[in-house]
Amino acid sequence: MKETAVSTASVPHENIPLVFSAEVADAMNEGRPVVALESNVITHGLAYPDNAATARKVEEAVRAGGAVPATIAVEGGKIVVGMTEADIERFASKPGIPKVSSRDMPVVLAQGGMGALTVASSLVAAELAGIPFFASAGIGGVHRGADKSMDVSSDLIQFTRSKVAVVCAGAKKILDLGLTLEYLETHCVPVVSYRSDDFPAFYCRSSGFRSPSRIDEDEVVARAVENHWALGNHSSFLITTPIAPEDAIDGAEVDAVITEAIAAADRDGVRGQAVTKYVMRAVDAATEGRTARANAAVLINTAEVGGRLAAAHARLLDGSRSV
Ligand code: PSU
Ligand code: MN
Repeated sequence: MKETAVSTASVPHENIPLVFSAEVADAMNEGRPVVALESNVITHGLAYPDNAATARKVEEAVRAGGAVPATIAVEGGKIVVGMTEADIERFASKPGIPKVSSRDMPVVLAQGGMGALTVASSLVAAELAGIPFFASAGIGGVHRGADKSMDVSSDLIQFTRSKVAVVCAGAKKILDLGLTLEYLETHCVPVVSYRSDDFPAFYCRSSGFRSPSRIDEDEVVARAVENHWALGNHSSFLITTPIAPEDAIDGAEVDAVITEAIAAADRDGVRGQAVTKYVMRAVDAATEGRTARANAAVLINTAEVGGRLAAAHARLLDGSRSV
């Protein structure tokens, strides 16, 4: 009989080198909870040195929640799972590091340069690494005016492909959140609001849309995530948690600013991957940094909830292993 070639699809580690920090490797070997974190928010979300300080606080928040943080980036043709303090400082302070989404990963890995991973590409990396939980404040979504621009974040498409639980504060306020929820519904991506009724809008507590479901208990969230995968879905499970009231921005207050920022992006011919950062920075400038401070606060809060839920999920897996 003719021998068939061995499929390499099931041994991704041999083709894409993953480098784990000692802390993350130990946690994973011992079955302790780990939360994957994106690096694009460091390079493109906030300015230096606030970005480095926030990245460190985000990692502390994951620990406070009871899990080990694994901030992920690409460098030297490898996926780094668990950036060190020095890595974070280097990425935070070096200008011009490219935003790397899922479609960019193969190219940047082949070229060997530095790359900051978005939500989408972080999910690719987290799944390869075997980390079932990821946290970031504001996911990408359907952009306003997408009926003309067709600008839909790759984050949404990646949710339909990656088996990772995503803890977030909803999608960014600058997006069309109604259409974002429609997309998630169409693609069978569960959305659960943890201890709240509404789908949040990043630094605003509510998008004005109710969430399709609410769960208050950590154990039930963990069970629901496992059920999603047990039902045969190879996709993400979204869990939202709103920003703390004291850090939140009033939606009505920033609506006009956001509309103007999106119009300015259009006038300036900003397209593709550059749109999100351009609009976010324009809003930060118009609010004299208030939204940037809220951005940092919501990242930290989301990370703590991510740590807590990843810990509940690890306890569930532990319980089912020892039965
Ligand atoms: N810019 C920011 N904050 C962010 C992002 C960009 O000021 O959080 C990010 C996240 O990494 C998210 C990505 O995954 O933008 C989505 O980009 P796009 O809308 O181009 O798909
Ligand atoms: Mn886009």
